[in-house]
Amino acid sequence: MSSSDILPRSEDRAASGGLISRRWLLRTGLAAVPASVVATQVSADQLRVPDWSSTPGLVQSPYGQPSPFESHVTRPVLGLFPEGIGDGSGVSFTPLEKLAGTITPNGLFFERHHSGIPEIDPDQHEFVIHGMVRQPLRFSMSDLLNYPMTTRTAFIECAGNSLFNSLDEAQQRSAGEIHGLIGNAEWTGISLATLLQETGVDPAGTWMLAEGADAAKKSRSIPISKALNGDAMIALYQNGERLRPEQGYPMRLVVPGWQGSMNIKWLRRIKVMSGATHTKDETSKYTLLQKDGLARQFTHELGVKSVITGPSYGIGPVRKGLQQITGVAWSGAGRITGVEISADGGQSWAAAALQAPALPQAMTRFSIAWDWTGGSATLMSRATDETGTVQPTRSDWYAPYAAGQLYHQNAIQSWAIDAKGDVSNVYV
Ligand SMILES: Nc1nc2c(c(=O)[nH]1)N[C@H]1C(S)=C(S)[C@@H](COP(=O)(O)O)O[C@H]1N2
Ligand SMILES: [Mo]
Repeated sequence: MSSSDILPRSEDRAASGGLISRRWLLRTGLAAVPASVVATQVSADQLRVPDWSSTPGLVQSPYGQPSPFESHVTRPVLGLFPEGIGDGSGVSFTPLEKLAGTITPNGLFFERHHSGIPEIDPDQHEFVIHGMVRQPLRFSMSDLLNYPMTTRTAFIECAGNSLFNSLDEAQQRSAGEIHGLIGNAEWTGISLATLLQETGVDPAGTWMLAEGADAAKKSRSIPISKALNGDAMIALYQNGERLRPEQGYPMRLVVPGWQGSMNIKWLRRIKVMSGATHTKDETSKYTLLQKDGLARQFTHELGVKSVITGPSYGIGPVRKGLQQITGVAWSGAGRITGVEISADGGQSWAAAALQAPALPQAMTRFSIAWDWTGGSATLMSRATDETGTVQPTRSDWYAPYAAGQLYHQNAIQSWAIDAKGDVSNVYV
């Protein structure tokens, strides 16, 4: 192929603002940017021999750490209360813009604690299923480790994610600080349905209360159908290793696609009930006040959502020419079936390529080629899921609600690029 075969032609333009059709990627087999565009030409005799190639390196270690050159890749931490008030309550964010692929590394998975991270001795931890059951049962960790386990990939997203985009003024913060109350992991554990079969469930037991062993005793009511249909898991492992303390060691509930707060960490009991319990954690939070004065409660399933992570605020400046736009999409309702990208603030859209496999209730990576000629641009991504639901614009999302609402906000994110290539967060 000559370089004129490689570079996009005018018929490869998919939308205004320099977006290139997926067909171009398929035709050239290129990952968006031909090497001739970015790399420096060399001849073989110019191969350098750096110091690390001439002396032996470090010895092996019992537990690996990232390269010291990657020490800037950390979770931004936000305490929600001044020292001494609400001890241990706070969040840290997944640095979405610094990650690739779809799996969130365990050390960078966002955190949301209401009373800090309890240090739990697994040998003393007990998990009880009781309430409207035939036989209440207590499980030790060694009991649980003897059950057959299943593995699935799922995201966990806090209902308060994107809170910095619910303020009146667009905040100049990174993709991770705005949208990083989400992590995507491969969870391994025991199907809750298996354990409920053993205790037996009274047919009138339609809800369950799940409670954690932390000082907050975080608890949520969950329709039991989510467990009986095989969807809920008592997770013991995350990305192949035992849960981290901050993710609920030694065990947490995972309810794929539903509000983060229902994924109870440090799980100590499940009580089968005939209705919702209306605990402090579900009456003081997670409701949405509508314009008609009524509040929506128990919005369990999270909406279809996406964010462009590259380019995004704090990354850049964007350089001119052919490059890749990339980001992640997810939906509580199932698989992501499409992501469209706009470079002109939503006037025209082009389909992005999705990285296979697009798993249900899991992050899917998307990318598209973009030829930026240097004019101002506004980048947006709009995801669609397998139910046909399309991610809303900000005005569509806010339309039914009273001012100041923030939970379950899944509106389209917009990044403006100025003539210098600097990226800012804008509301469109
Ligand atoms: N026991 C307990 N479980 C909990 C919480 C908590 O504070 N205590 N926080 C909840 C909230 S609000 C969210 S968003 C998720 C966060 O999970 P992560 O910290 O593993 O990211 O855990 C949920 N489970
Ligand atoms: Mo949350």
